[in-house]
Amino acid sequence: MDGSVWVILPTYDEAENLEAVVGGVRAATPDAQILVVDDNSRDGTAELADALAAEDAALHVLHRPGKAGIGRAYTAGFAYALDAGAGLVIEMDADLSHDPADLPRLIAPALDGADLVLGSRYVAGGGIENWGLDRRVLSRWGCGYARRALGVEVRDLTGGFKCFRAGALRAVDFETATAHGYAFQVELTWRVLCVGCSVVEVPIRFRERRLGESKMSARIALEAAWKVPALRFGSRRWRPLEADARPADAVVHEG
Ligand SMILES: Nc1nc2c(ncn2[C@@H]2O[C@H](COP(=O)(O)OP(=O)(O)O)[C@@H](O)[C@H]2O)c(=O)[nH]1
Ligand SMILES: [Mg+2]
Repeated sequence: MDGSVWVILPTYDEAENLEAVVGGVRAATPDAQILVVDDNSRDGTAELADALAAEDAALHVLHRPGKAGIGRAYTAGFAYALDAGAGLVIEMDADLSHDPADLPRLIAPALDGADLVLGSRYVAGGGIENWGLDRRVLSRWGCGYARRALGVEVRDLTGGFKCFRAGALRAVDFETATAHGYAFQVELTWRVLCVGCSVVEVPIRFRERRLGESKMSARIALEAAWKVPALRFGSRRWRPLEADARPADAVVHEG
């Protein structure tokens, strides 16, 4: 693979978590470039990120003017990383819900040729810790709904711990993605499958944040609900390949 590994951390009010996340990523992937994409947090996250970047030449900060949703933050971050020559681009939450120690397991299948590797809560060995029943049910139901409505095998369509090969990101024309919240995760994985790229799921255990607050809202959940049929039946540009033209999607890597 050509190019470096970029880990993108979208932040909105993550001052309590940022240092630990960045430290964890640094420890797990010493050679990675880290990009914090901050949407003008009110709690000093951006200033903290700048201070950390002053000590680490491979830590970058993208300052955006206001909270515009995780989808917009990621598309800006992807463009930045690809312009800088990224070979692999990783999405990861900045609240320690995604364990930085899992990064090498996410990267390994991509180095072996997988176009998109998903950290998956819904394959054997994966799971969720410390979520209440309401969020468990919503997430489980949402993933099952999206999987059936789209007719794909991928188990965890809404997760946000993902590793893209740069070529796959370019192939899906990410800048034209329209979704903002969880639906953004579904939209990109859908497009990856539509262009015939391979998707691999590796089990991860998602831990609910200990510090700071979730930005999840009813609006984000509703967007995902209507966006799924819109993906399936909307744009003519992103349509599933015929069954015999598809790579096996949702191959599960053990351990
Ligand atoms: N830049 C940016 N980051 C966001 C935005 N909304 C959420 N995030 C970040 O996205 C990650 C996941 O968000 P979180 O609120 O924890 O969602 P949850 O884990 O589903 O409850 C965290 O790192 C947040 O700080 C946003 O509008 N802009
Ligand atoms: Mg979270």
